[in-house]
Amino acid sequence: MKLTQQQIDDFHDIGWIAIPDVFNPAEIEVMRNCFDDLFARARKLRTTQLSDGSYFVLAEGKDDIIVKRVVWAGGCQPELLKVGEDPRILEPALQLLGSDSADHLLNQAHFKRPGDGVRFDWHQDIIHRDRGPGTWQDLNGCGSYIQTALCVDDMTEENGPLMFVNGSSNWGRVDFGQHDYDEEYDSHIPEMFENEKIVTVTGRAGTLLLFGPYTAHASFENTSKTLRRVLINGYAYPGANHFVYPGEGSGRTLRLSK
Ligand SMILES: O=C(O)CCC(=O)C(=O)O
Repeated sequence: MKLTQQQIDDFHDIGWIAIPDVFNPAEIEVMRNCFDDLFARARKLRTTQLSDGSYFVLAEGKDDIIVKRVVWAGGCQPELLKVGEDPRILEPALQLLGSDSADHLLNQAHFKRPGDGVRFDWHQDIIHRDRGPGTWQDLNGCGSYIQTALCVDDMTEENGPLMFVNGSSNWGRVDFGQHDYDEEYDSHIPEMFENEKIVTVTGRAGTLLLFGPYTAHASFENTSKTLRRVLINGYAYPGANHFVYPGEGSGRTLRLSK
C-alpha cells in the first residue's frame, strides 16, 4: 500500500497520518482474539515477566489484572507478528524511512480497558529508542524510526484516544518533562504546547496511524465502557538501533517480498 505524495507531505509537516479501513472487520476479529488470549494469559501470570517469547508488563488492579503493555506480542501470538510484516503497514513505513528494509523493533499490544487507568503521558518516541550512548544513530537524517498504531477497536473521544501536537515532528528531540512508561504520570500539558495545536484522533477499528520519532503524543485514561486496544509496530532504519528489545525475534530485518 503506497502512500500518496500528499500523505508523505502531511507526515513531514504535521508529524502523523491516519489511514482508515486498512484492515477489514474479519482481519480485525482475528487480532481481537489474539488480544483476548494475551489478556487471559496475563490473568494467569499476574506479575511482569517474559512468557513464551512475549514480555508482559502487568500491575495488580482493584478488581482485575492491569495489562500496561505486551512487548513483542507476536512472540506468543504469531498472527500479530504477521500483521507487522503485512505490506499494508510495512510498505508505507519503508517509504517514510526511505529504505527497502527495516529492523522490526516493536510489535506491542496496548490494552486500555474501561477504568483500568492506563495512560501514556506526553512524549516523543525518540526517548524510548535512543536510550543513551551507543544505543541509537540517526542514519536517514529524519530520525530513522517510524511508529505505527493499528486500531483494534474503534478509537473514540472517551476511550483514551491518541492525541498529537501538529508540527512537533519538526522540533527535534525536546525535553518537556517526558516520562518513562512506568513512572507516575501527571496530566500537565507542557508549557511549550500552549500555542500549538493538539489534535485528538478518533477512528474505526482497522484505521492505521503512522508517526515519527519526534512527534509529541499522549493518550489518557479510558473513561468509557468500551475497550480501546491498539497494535503498535515500530520500524527502524537498518542499523540505526543498537539496543536489544525483549521478545523472541525482535529486531529482525523485514523487507517487502517480491
Ligand atoms: O496506546 C497508546 O495510546 C499509546 C501509544 C504511544 O504512546 C506510543 O505508541 O508511543
